[in-house]
Amino acid sequence: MTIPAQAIRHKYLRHNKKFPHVWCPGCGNGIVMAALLRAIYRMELSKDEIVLASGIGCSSRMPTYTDFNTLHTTHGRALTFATGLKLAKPSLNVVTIMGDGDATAIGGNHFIHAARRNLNLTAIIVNNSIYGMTGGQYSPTTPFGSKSTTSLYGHIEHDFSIAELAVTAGASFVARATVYHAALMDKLIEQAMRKRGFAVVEVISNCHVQYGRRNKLGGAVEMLKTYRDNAVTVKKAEKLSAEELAGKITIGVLTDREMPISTEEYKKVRQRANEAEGEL
Ligand SMILES: Cc1ncc(C[n+]2csc(CCOP(=O)(O)OP(=O)(O)O)c2C)c(N)n1
Ligand code: SF4
Repeated sequence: MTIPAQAIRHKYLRHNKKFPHVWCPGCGNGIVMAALLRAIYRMELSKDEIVLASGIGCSSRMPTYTDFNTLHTTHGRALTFATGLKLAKPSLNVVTIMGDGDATAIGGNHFIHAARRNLNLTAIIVNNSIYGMTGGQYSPTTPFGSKSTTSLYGHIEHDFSIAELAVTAGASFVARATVYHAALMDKLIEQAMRKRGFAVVEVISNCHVQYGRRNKLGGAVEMLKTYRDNAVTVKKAEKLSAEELAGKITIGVLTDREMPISTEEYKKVRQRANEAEGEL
């Protein structure tokens, strides 16, 4: 399907109200937003069928710019708002957009339990290895030894993998892309949005301003080239040893499985409770 970029911009963006946006030139957030809009266009969903919910952060500004039902909530709480919405109105296609800090630091508990409960939601996590909006403090995905405003002489903690955490916590669908792999990203987002169950897409993205600059990784273009050079597909990764995979970014679908969905089990339990009440 040919995707008319101009038509998409006019249809889905609040282009005459909320622009110019706050993102730095070259930030990966724009690439993620464009991929999301392409996925939605292909799914032929009406704007009213979609909710885009976020917390706080650079990436979390995305709902401000898009003309769906949108929620720009409090830091770390996108999934809590999304859960309430989905339980109240299951027909909505609810997508959360979160940064690595938003989803796995302050919102880490919500993220793990949303995956464990297997809510019927999509979570896109823009992992730029740093708190971008507040000036470059380290997050749970800042690599060991990296410099940030809160680790000026090298970070002493180890990072974890968001996608692997989601798999272990019980998500139905987990995938990873980078902002270099934009075409793959919109296909993964579409798969996630079509999936019944908790679906996570981790996107490795560049914050060249707060993370790249401090760690001498170059500007946006250089960071994207690094993603291009270090990405390996899931299929290729299966043939590599742990040593060969060090420093690589595995991209593609990591998990796709069928499991009971709590937003649907909730309906059933209400029905059972009503029937039991009727028998009293
Ligand atoms: C309760 C609360 N604590 C802290 C903050 C300050 N704060 C706003 S955004 C942010 C971190 C953003 O980092 P991330 O979620 O990784 O998103 P990015 O900006 O990198 O896209 C923090 C700590 C806040 N707004 N609310
Ligand atoms: S500070 Fe980083 S994450 Fe935020 S808009 Fe700038 S480049 Fe993007």
